[in-house]
Amino acid sequence: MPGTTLFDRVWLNAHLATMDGPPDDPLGVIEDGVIAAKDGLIAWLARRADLPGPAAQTVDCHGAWILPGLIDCHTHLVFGGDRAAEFELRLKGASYEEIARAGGGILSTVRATREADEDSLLRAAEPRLHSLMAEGVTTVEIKSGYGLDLATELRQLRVARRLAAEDPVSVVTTLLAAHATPPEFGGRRADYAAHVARDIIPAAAASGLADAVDAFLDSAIAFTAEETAPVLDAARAHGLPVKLHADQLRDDGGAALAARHGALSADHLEYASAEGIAAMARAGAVGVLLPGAFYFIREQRRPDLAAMRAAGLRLAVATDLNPGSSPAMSLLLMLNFACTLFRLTIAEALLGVTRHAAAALGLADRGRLAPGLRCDLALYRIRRPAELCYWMGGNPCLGRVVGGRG
Ligand code: DI6
Ligand code: FE
Repeated sequence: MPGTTLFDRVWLNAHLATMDGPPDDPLGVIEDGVIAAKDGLIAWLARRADLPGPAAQTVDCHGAWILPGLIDCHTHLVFGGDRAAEFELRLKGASYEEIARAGGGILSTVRATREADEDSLLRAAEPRLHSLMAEGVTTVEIKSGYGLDLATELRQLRVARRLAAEDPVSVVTTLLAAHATPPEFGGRRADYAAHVARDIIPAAAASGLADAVDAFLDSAIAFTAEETAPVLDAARAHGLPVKLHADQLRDDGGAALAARHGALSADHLEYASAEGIAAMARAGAVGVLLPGAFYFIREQRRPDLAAMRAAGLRLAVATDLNPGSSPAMSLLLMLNFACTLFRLTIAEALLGVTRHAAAALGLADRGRLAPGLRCDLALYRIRRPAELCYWMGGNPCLGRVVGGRG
């Protein structure tokens, strides 16, 4: 038919890091490449010379690099207040854990979040999300966990859904009601965890506001393995995939617990044992590294990268954007931290915010540049992909494409 175009839009004169290469070329680079979209999906990509047909619209990228839209797979970006005063206390010598035990920490954000209405939570969250998006992020996971009662947890999740409706970005929501024990439970952690399992998870599942469930396993300041397991069981019973904050401050056997529960990911993992890491790899869980939290609370222990590599564990990298342990509004800075503090390679770091971050969210339709996947792209003015991990600050992102538009 005359006038028929094969594609809606074609980006040409670009270098592609498909993140879909073989093990010896994990970035899957195509220099002087072309990528084409049709109906919101990647229809085709290859070297420029091979372009098979006409497009309704072509975009000259002037030699920019194109990656799959970045994925921040672990954030807590909907919350009330901030913890700058707590930061000052820490600078005078108090530790993150001491502040948490004294009723500050997470619980001070719970007080501020309970007091905030939906619109003010939304307005506070917008600039945090926009900061991530400006760097090329097209998918963000957002956790609740600063309500610790059904109404406020659902309010946080509703705000997360509203953020997705306002802006061209995908949001995956995670219920983290088992983040800390609220004051009204008077320290009865097991009772609160049982309440989460019995009451909050079924209601959140019925609301349709939660895409997954997470819990903070920490035997000293959050929940023990015994208290956490019923929460994960309840989530699975309601058809929700699970994730786990695991072994951040001590080895509580979190990595192994996550593996036993078929978790999509276990996150932090500074103290995870080699056995736990191997169990995760066998179970197909992703290890999510959060170097912003490691840096900001001045952790001393690094995740055991050697054990992770030996086990073949897939690694993701995320901001953990939260007011207490990682007020990090830049995923690109986390790439630098992951390489500098944890010694990830450039390829490991970049897979960690694309392909493996998608796996950490259970999303098979993104994270790589390949035909049939969502056409979510991030365009950068850089000479080589390593620059995304190299600069500290600044923003080389030229634009984002979400579902073929942008
Ligand atoms: N681990 C973390 O790093 C955040 N939550 C968690 O379980 C910290 C949350 C906070 O301090 O507000
Ligand atoms: Fe977290």
